[in-house]
Amino acid sequence: MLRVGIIGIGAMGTQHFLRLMNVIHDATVTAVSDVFADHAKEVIAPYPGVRFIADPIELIRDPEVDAIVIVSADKTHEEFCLEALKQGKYIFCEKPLSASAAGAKGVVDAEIAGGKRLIQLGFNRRFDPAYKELKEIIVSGKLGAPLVAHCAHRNANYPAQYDDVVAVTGTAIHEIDTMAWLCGDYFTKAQVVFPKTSRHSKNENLHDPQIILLTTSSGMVVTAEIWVNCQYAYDIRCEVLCEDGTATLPRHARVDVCTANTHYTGMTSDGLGFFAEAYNIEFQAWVDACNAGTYCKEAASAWDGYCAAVTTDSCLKSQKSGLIESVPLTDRPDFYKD
Ligand code: ISE
Repeated sequence: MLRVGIIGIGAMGTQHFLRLMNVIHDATVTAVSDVFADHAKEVIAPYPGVRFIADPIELIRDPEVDAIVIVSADKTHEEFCLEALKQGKYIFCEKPLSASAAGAKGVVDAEIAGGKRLIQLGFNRRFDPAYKELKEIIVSGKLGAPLVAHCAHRNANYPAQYDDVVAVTGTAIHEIDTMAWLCGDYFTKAQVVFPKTSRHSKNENLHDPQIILLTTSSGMVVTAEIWVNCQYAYDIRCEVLCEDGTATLPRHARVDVCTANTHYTGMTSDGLGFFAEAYNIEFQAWVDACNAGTYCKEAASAWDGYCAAVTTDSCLKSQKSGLIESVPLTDRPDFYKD
């Protein structure tokens, strides 16, 4: 039984807590930590075996915690990963690995120095059945080489603090990792284009929507539309254009309704619910790997987190310059090759 400690028990952390306690086999949560102690204590109240530990570093070092789930604020991920690596504990870290490529590189270096792959990064799309099918079709080569991918990542509504930086490091980063994984390639160039901004943008530092253009090492181009106040629902789209056909991500199956001369299909604004199945599969894979004393090969590694951070750094640079910026990635080290 894997004994897990969770740092960060906000909306997503609470879901991961409940998932680990009620859905995932062979794991249990023994401790949680959060800056909002009252809320955390409320969440764990129905589970008497779970302790609240105010200091996250103390939680990481706790002898009754074998593995750490990091769902705290983005800027804290790097520090908690480094401490958990030092303690030789398994880590599930939500993206981003670090707020910057330099920070992510520090985590990669520390993991390599420790000699064991301990970090799984929470890029959940890699476990989503629809994305997996899309990847299988591309990898099979039936459609020929992929040339272009169009992605859209739309959130219904975001709070006022959401700005251009988070739109890239918190939202676009999903498209960046998913496309690198789907195409088995990495990016060499990035540019951000700002169309007219929606009146629904609540922050003068948020261009909404924005379009990210990425070029892979093989010359494939990815367009990623990031729109975090689209108003209507949570909507994720992807279409890949290949030499001999196209492959399009299916819409989530919902009932199709006909009434009063209209025809509609429901949608949801709940991004966590939208990918619930992917999260469940992802967490079971993580727990199984930890219990087997290894890492999950299907999951994103710290190196993938570093590649995503180098790409987001270039996007942030392009937001300021308006230019095509290079993405300075180096070869994947042997340590991360499978
Ligand atoms: C959030 O952090 C996520 O991971 C969601 O999947 C994404 O839709 C959202 O834009 C991010 O802020």
